[in-house]
Formats: sequence, structure tokens, C-alpha cells
Amino acid sequence: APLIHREDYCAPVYWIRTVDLCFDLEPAKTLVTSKMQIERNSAVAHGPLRLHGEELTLLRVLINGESVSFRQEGDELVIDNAPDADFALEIRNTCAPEKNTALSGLYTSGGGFFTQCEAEGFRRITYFLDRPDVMAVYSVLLRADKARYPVLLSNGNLLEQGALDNGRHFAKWHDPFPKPSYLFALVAGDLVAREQRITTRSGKDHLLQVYVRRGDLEKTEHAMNSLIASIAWDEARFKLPLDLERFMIVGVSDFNMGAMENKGLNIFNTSALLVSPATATDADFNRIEAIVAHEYFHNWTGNRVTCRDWFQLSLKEGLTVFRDQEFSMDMAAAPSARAVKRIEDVRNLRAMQFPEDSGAMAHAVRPDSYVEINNFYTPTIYEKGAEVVRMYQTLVGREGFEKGMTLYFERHDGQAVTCDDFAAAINDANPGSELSTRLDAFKRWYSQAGTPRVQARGRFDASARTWTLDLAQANPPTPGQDDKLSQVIPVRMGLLSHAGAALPLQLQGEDAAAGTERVLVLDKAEQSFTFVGLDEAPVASLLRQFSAPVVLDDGLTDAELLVLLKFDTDAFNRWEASQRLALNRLLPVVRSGEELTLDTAYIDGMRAVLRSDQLDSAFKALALTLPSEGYIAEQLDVIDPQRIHAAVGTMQLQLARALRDDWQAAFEANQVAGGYSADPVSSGKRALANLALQMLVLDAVQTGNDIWPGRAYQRFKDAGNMTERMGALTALVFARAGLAQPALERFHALFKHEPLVIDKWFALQGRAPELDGQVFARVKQLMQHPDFSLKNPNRARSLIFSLCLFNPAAFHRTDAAGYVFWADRVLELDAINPQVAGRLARVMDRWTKLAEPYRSAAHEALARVAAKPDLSSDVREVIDRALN
Ligand code: HT7
Ligand code: ZN
Repeated sequence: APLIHREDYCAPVYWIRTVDLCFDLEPAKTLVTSKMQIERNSAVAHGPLRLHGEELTLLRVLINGESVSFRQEGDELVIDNAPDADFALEIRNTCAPEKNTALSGLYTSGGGFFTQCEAEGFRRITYFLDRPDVMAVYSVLLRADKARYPVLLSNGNLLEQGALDNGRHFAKWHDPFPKPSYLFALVAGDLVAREQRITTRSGKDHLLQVYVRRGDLEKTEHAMNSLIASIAWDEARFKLPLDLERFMIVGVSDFNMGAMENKGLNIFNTSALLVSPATATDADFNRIEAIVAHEYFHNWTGNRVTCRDWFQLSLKEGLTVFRDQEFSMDMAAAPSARAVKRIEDVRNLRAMQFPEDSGAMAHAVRPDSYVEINNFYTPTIYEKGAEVVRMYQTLVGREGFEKGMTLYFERHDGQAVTCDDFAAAINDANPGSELSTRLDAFKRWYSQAGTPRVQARGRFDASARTWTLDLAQANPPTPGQDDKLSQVIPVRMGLLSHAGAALPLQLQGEDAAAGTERVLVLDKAEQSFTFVGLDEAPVASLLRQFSAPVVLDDGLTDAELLVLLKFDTDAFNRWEASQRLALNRLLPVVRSGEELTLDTAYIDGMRAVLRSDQLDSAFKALALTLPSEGYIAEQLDVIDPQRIHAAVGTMQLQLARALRDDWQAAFEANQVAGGYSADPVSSGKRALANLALQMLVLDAVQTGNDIWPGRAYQRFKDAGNMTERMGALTALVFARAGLAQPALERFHALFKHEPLVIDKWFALQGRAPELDGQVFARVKQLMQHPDFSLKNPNRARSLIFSLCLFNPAAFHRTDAAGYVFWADRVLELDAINPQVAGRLARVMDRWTKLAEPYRSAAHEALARVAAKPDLSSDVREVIDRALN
């Protein structure tokens, strides 16, 4: 497949203004009739009409009712002699939903029909100008067997439905909003709906529906509540109303991603939709609230204003992630709960996006080229894109950002636009802001890949009572980008005395102090800021709230980090101090291979966190969780996954032992009584109780004490909700307690009819801490389990991705068996579902940083995959990038 370049963008030669689709739905062969009204684009040079089509059987092509000559060139249907004036094009083709294991286009799942058209799935349904800048008004007629498919849905409003001969029936839908083909959807199946009528602030009535399979209805309450809250939030915060009378969500268990924002007919992976206290954890409840919100928010940021081309993907994804993050923070309400959400988001960014930025697939937020767009639904486009949007807000202020959003919609509603259009709207609405003087430099966040490094050092001048902060930035080379220009980096900061007081911030040349927190803007390679009126060298709290997606080297000593851990008013930086203190202990031993022995300063600091009566439980759990093995690897030039695993294991054990009494006190103090609620206080308590239990069982198993494993097993058996049940099971499995196996068996027996819970069962075993190859052997065995299937992406991810992506010590083996397993699964999956295979292929992104013997073995496995001649473009692009 060819490399597609952003700079080669050309407007389409034709516009499709309306499309009438008719589907005769049959699993083996569905007949599609498409009637389009087409207009030549007078702004560009004349050329043939080239329609995209993939894996279709073409039956006929008519222009204005007459047959016309055409040719098929690869995956394109080419009509050379299309009329100059507006014309009607009719195409009839078939596709095979039942054979569509790629889950892109029209496919069957659980006896129903579903579609997934983003990014380029519509061309697998019928021939079309399948590109986001071609926006059309759709009318859809669905015909199907009534008994098997009683529910027939598509975008927009239902115009008519009724019976047909032979037990079939029909439904006619019309969507009044012009949309790109990637937002088209249809669903047919035996589904039931939770319904809710609402009246929004603007006084309009709407019908909200969540469609699922019959037994799943009671698991949709949280999604419905989340949808209602999202609608209210978008109207309140951004004045963006729901524009449809009817808004539908449908759950499907075979789905490549989390969910899809099809206009008025969002389709969700059941794993991103269905929760109940008995089957889902607190984290699942929060994730589902965020995904429901995310898809709903796309209705404006994505659907009403869409992307001109797929290079602009972050225009809708980064902005919509930013919006769902803000929504979740507002829902969390209390300042400490907001901070917890921010910490979780940053932890996720660092775990997923930072490694991407330093690996073979590093790309800019607005990439310059791609082979397969499906490979670019990445943490860089989504999460780093959201950080870029957050920096706009930091630079222009919250109100300024809202003004910018208003201008963006005033200018571009109904259009397909670019990241530059977004930047211009935010900037034009905020003349004289910190952004307006450096917009071009700011936009380097879109064009330069890589995570900038910021170095910060302070100089205190006792006689002048000044403290100068010297900042320097550098962005390491990434594939195809050796030299980078300086970026605009907002550094939110404060200064503390060593006794912990927040100090007033007055820069040299200013008349007075401007509070105790401010944002410095670093936009040069090196820059200094001098603060006056200081009696001692302060402790700098930099990059508060993680104000920019950079790696900060602030040179703080452990003593200074302990001051921040104890006194910083910024909860994010308090947490950051806890992680830095842990890293300062882990990294030297990983580098040297020596034994780790925890010092009392660290243990006392952690004890103080655990005992604090001011900190919330949720924060304590985050501060006491050690950095992940992946994040530790990210800090190293040469990665030895086994050494990292050993160091973390030792540290965990020492922390468990040194704080045993405090863990016990925390466990007992954080029991939640009464009915289940996923609110931040209750879920924070459960998080800390689960961590404490994990530590207590770990310590007990090492010392041969049976009490805590017994208590964990009891809690596992009696738990009133999945968060506690899973917490207890995890404690047993992670400590390799003797009771782990019976607990796992009991868990399976209890939940064998709950596929989403069985996914958890596989996932837990896939990410269990490795010892002597037992976990790896167990995963291979589980591949043969009757419940395992590679065809269902959730199931494939639960076991295989857990091992390859989230269990470095089980995966990176000196005998290379992990890599052989990976290569086999990539090839096997590629024949079924290239998108999922492409994701799995990404596991080797950073193989060049591995120590020997891992590096050579990884290379061999990559070469074996590369040698396969008929790889999908998804896998081929990832492997080629890794090898070049
Ligand atoms: N915009 C949606 C992306 C998506 C997707 C992309 C490729 C293949 C399958 C897919 N399913 C959903 C999801 C979102 O960002 O909201
Ligand atoms: Zn999205």
C-alpha cells in the first residue's frame, strides 16, 4: 500500500450531495442499492469520478437511469465520462457481512447486523467518495426478516416502518444533517432499549435510547445517566445543545475499539457500555461515563464540524478527549477528586503516549504521512492531542477558550476543516493573549513529534534576595525529524519555603507579587525568570497540574521532593513527588543490578501519606502505587525487563513489610458499608483497601502466614461488588497465594455466563506477575480454553494483549518464547482482523532499546513477521517502521 502524504491533499473532483441507500439484509449476501445526487466541484480541474470500494461485488452502474461505461482500477470504480452537469448515479452491489471478521463495514455479531465506517469502512458497504470532506444527506431504507431482526436502526429520524411479504419488514430513516460517510451507521437485530425522555435547557424534548441484547438491559442504567449528564454539561459549559429529536446508543460485543460516534446512532463495544455493581469495577464505571460522554461530545466536535482529511484526526479526537476529561473532572466535583482524575490521565499519557513518542511509530499530533489510517488512532492523536488543547486553555484562560470554541462553531458549523482552522479560531477570539504573540511557534505541537525535555535549575542570590529559574528545552530526534525547533511550553508553577509555606511570586520588574501560582511561558531553547523578595532558596513546584506534555528534570533532591509531597498545594505535584521518590530508588538498582534496600526517609514519607488525615484515600492509593514497569523502562536508555521486574518486586515487598501495621489500619479504615455507589469517596476507599489488601497478602505469603490470604479469600467470596471481589482475587493471584487457584476457579464458575467478566478473568491471568515462566505457560494453556477465541477482539485483547503489552516480565524471556508467541499471534490475527493485529504488532515499537539477548531475539521475530508476503497494510506498516 502506498504512503499517503498530507501535503498531497486535493479537494474532491465531485461532491455527493444526497444519498438514498436501500439494504436487503442477509448475513451471507446483503444487497445494497445506492442512489446519489452528484455535482462537479467547479473549484478544481475536471477529472474522472473515482469511487472507493473494497471487497464488494458490483452488479450495476447507472447514470441518470442509463447504463454507463466504467472500469475497476484496484479498489476504485472509475467513471471517465461523468456528465458536467449535476447527475444521478445509481449503484447496486452486494457484500458479505457474515464473512466480515475485520469488523469494518457491515458485519454480523451475535445474530445481528452492525456497521463500523470510521475511518474507511463505508467503502466496504458500497462504492462511494469515502473521505471525510464529502458530506451528504442520507436517507436509508432497511429491509430484513422481522423475526430475526425486529429492530432496524439508522441515523437521524424514523420516517416510516411496516410489514413486507415473506415475514420481512422495513424501516425508513432520514438524517437531516449532511455528514461524511464515516458517520453512517445501521443496526438490525433482536434488541431491547432502555428509554428516557428529557427536556433540555433550551426547552426541546428528546428521546434517548440505549439498545442492547435482552439480558443486558439492567446494565444500561449508568450509561443512560452518563448520557443525560453529558447532554446537560455540554449545554452548560460550551452552550452546545443536542440537535436531534432522537439519540440512540447500541451495544455490540464484537467491536474493534471502545465506541463510535455515528450521527444519532452511537455504536458501543459492550465493554464500554454495560456495567452493574456485581460485574464491573469502579474503574469500569468511570471509564463508561467518560466514553459515553466522549461519543456524545463528538456530535459537535467531529460531526457538526468534521475533519477535512484524516491527517486532521486530532482536530476531533484531541478536542473531544479534552472535553471528556473536563467533563469527568466536573463530575468528580471536589478539588481532590479532580486532581485524582488529572493524575490518572497523566499516568495514562505517560504509560501509553510517551513510549509511542520515543519508538518506531512516533508521529506528530498532525502526522505528515501514513500507509494505513487505522494505525493512527493512537495515544498521540488522542491523549497528546488533548494535552495540546489543554495548553490552549492554559494560555488563553478558561473563558478565553470558551470564546474560542464559540467562534470555531460560528465559523465552521457544517464544514470539514483543519487543525489550523481550530488554532485560528481560538487565537482570533483572544487577541493580546499569551497565545497570540506566539501562535506559529505554538503550532509546532502539531508538526513536531517527540516529547520535549525541560531542564530546570534554580540559583539563589542571598544578598539580592532573588531566585533565578533557568529553563532549557530540547526535543530528541524522532523518525524523519532530526532537528526540532523550540516549542511553547506553559509552566504552571509555585514556590514553597522549606517549611512548606506557599511563597508570593513577584518577577523582577513587576510592582507586586501576583499570587502564589502563575504560568511561565517557555518558548525559547533557554530562558531565565528571576523572582524577587525571597529570604531563602525556595523549593520549586514546576509543571503543576502537568501543564505541558514534557519530561521535566528539575534536579530536586529527595529532601525537596519530601517537602513537596508533604506541603505542595498542587495535588498533582504531591503525587509526582511520590513517584519521583520511588524512581530515585528503583532506577539506580535497575541500572546496576544491585539489591534494593529501602531507606527510612522514603518509608517515613510513605507512612505519613498513609496516615494523613488530610489526604483522601484515592490520592493515597495513587501515591503509594509504584510506577509501572513500562514507565520505569521509559526512563532508561537500555531496557532489561527482568531487572525492572525484580527491582519493583523487591521494593513492593519491602514497602509491604515496612508499613504492615499501617496497611492493616488503612484496610480496616477504608471499608465501605451500605449499597454500592461509584462516587469518588467510596471508590477511593475501595482503591486504598484493595491496595492495602494486596500488600498484606503479599507480605503474608512471603512470611508463610495464612491469615491475610484467608481473609482475602473470604472477602473474595463475600464481596458485594466487583471492585472488592476483583481486588481480593488480584491480591491472591499477585501474591501467588495457594488460594489463588481455587478463587480463580470459583470466579469462572460464578461468571461463566458474563462475557465481560470472563474477559477480566483472562486478563488477570495474563498480567499476573511472572515467576519461573509459570504465567507464560498458563497463558499458552488458556489459549486452548473453550471460552477463548481470537475472533472476538475483547477476548483476544484480554489474554494476548495483557501478556504482550502489560506483562513485560512474562513476555520478554531470555529463551525468546514470548516473541515467538507474539509473532504467531500477529500472523494468526492478521488473517482475521488486521486492525487488531496492527495493534498487537505495535508491541515491538521499542525493540531497539532492549538489552541483549532480548534485542536480537526481538529482531528475529520481527523479521519472521516481515517475511510473510501477504500481510495486511496495517501490520506491514507497523513492522516496516519497526525494522527501518
Ligand atoms: N472515532 C471513533 C474511532 C473508531 C474507530 C476507528 C477505526 C476503527 C474502528 C473504530 N471504532 C471507533 C472512536 C472515538 O474516538 O470516539
Ligand atoms: Zn473520539
